[in-house]
Amino acid sequence: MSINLNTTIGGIALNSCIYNASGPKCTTKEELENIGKSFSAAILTKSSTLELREGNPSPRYYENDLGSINSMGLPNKGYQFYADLAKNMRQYNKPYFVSVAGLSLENNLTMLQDLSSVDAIDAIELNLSCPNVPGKPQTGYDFERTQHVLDKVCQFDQHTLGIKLPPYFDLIHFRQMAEIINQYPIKFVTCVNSIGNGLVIDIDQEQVVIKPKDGFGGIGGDYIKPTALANVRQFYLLLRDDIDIIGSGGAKTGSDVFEHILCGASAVQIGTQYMKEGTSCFERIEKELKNLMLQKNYTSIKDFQGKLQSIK
Ligand code: RRO
Repeated sequence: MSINLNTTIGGIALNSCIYNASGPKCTTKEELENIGKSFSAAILTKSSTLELREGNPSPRYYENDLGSINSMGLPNKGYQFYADLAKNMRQYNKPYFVSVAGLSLENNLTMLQDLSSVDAIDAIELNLSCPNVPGKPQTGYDFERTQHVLDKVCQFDQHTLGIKLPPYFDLIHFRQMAEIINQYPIKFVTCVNSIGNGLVIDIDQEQVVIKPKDGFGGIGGDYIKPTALANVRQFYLLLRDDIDIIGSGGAKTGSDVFEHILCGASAVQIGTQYMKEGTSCFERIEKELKNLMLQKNYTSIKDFQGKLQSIK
């Protein structure tokens, strides 16, 4: 039986439903080329700003068996670098997505406008949820602000536009955010960014494990899978049918990816596990997902996407 993992995101075809999350190992040309050469179904860049940024002081990333904490502080090469790379990325025959995380609305508008003229970029993932820039709250937790940002960024023609959201924890918040997003020509929503401002402690040292912000940082990995699945499920149920959901959070095996798709995801991003394992994770997870689908007699992700059952 032939199994295929084909999917689409905002009408863009991908030959598998598994690719890298923005953040880990997607900042430099070499890292992006490595993703290009791998089984990752797309190439997604680190969130970019108007100018190059060094980010926060180190140590700023830490991992253990359950996941990761980071306070990178948006280190990136500046959006022009990712625009200039776009043509080069064509050789890998997979979509090239640029993540944008301006430090102000004006910066976001400048970047989106400039990037719209770069043909070799397939889509933009606008990051509304960075938890780690001191003094800059996460836009996605301010509903009025989010509405204002979407009003402005949707005013001009541009690439396929998606947004990356922080995790929500209350049913009213899912509904309020969905109501806002449904008013705009957003093509995909990525759920979720890291859980912001968690704290991981080294008990021997009686000390925090990362330096910025007295140790507070974004949590990823196993710690956040149930939260990520809940967000994928809620937005799958609440958003317009033509908005694709991209799952991100705690996916490290084929069965984790299966769970995200069962909740409604059209594709699943690998963050903490890609950081730990490197690019070989994409082929391994793809194989594991195909094996699981074979056992269940599924030939395409459409056979189970969104079909999570409740207990009657
Ligand atoms: O660079 C970061 O500190 C960072 C970003 Br922009 C983000 O969106 N999520 C995260 O966990 N870290």
